Amino acid sequence: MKTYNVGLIGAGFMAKAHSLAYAGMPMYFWPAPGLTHRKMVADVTEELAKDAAARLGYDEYTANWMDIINNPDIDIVDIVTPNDSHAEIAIAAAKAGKHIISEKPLARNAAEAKTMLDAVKEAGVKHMVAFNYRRTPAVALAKKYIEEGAIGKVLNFRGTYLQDWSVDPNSPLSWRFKKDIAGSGALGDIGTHVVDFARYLVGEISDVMAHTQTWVKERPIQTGGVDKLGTVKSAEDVPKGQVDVDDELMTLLKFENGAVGSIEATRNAHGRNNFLTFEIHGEKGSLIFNYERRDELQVFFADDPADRKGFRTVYTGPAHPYGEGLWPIPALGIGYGDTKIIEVYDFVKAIAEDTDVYPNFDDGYQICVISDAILQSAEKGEWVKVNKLAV
Ligand code: NAI
Ligand code: SOE
Repeated sequence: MKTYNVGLIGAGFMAKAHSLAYAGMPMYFWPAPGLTHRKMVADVTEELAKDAAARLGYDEYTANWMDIINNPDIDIVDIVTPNDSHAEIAIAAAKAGKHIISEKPLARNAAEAKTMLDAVKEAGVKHMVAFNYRRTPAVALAKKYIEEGAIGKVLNFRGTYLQDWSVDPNSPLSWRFKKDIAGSGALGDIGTHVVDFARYLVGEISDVMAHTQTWVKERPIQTGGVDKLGTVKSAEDVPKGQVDVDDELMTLLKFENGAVGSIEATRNAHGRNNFLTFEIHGEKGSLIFNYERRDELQVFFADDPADRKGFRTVYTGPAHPYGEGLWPIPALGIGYGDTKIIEVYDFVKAIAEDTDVYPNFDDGYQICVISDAILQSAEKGEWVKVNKLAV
């Protein structure tokens, strides 16, 4: 069993999730397709990187991510920095022949994402973009039902991602509120997870008609790089800076296969935490998923006898996707970390077996193309056609 050395760049929220996944993957999926070793971690200062190495279990640390790229012992480069550095790091990693997993959104816009896609194609390395929610077993089960024809031809996809962590105007102007770093606001940060669901479950999106809104137009300037996601409040007298991204977006969708749909995303919805949902209507049934109840898939089959028709709840477990590696009894509880463990499992398997893995940079690029179209539509106030990725 081969061991792949990992170089992790960025040591915030996602560093914890990805590092846990490297440690946990072989405990869930055994025999593992390959093992990983947490070799080197980078952050912007030596102090932050040193702390991360101790906290997350890496042998070495550095304040210069190029040390990871230049290290011949590193096999996998894992990019968990804010969105503005994904492209530069990924292109350097591809040139150095490393396999790459990058956090979402792949880049700030489609043009930037295309440079990353071109680099990995040219280098012939494995590439993955970390839209982990599709690896929730209930979501993969919805995909299986759709592919088996259990709900017939899909007519409508209705997706939401609602949170409330940014509702307080005194929470700081972190990188997520700055266009030059994030690219966009709720759209890129959370809306793209729903776009990933829509493409994964229904198919390619052909047209969008969107509206975006910025509710909090300025916020206290933040000191320090890490986004505390609304858990800290700035003092009253701190100077403020401009928010130049969307807080909320809604868009209508048309799919190439004739289905229609909608997506709503906001981080300003009091009482919503990680309300990532979809409801899908097909000619023969419906499916409902809510990440806040992620062990469950609600299913309705139109062919059921009339006296027992109604939504029923399937609790995911051993009989369902990824069930062989997770817990032995349905409803024991799928966690956020589990989706990252499955993600690492699929990525390492693709490297070990030299197969394709999804979602990859092609998907990450296409999602950036769709995001650009959504922003363009919101600006123009009209339907915009999405250019399809030419492969
Ligand atoms: P964060 O703000 O918690 O941490 C970012 C870290 O990267 C900080 O420690 C910062 O100092 C470091 N950093 C910044 N520039 C760097 C550079 N040039 N070299 C080395 N380190 C650098 O951010 P978070 O929440 O971890 O987000 C990182 C990425 O992960 C983003 O692209 C975000 O969209 C994505 N994300 C994905 C999630 C998912 O569920 N798939 C969840 C949260 C974030
Ligand atoms: C903040 O909105 C955030 O951390 C996003 O960046 C992630 O992508 C999402 O999954 C959880 O919330």
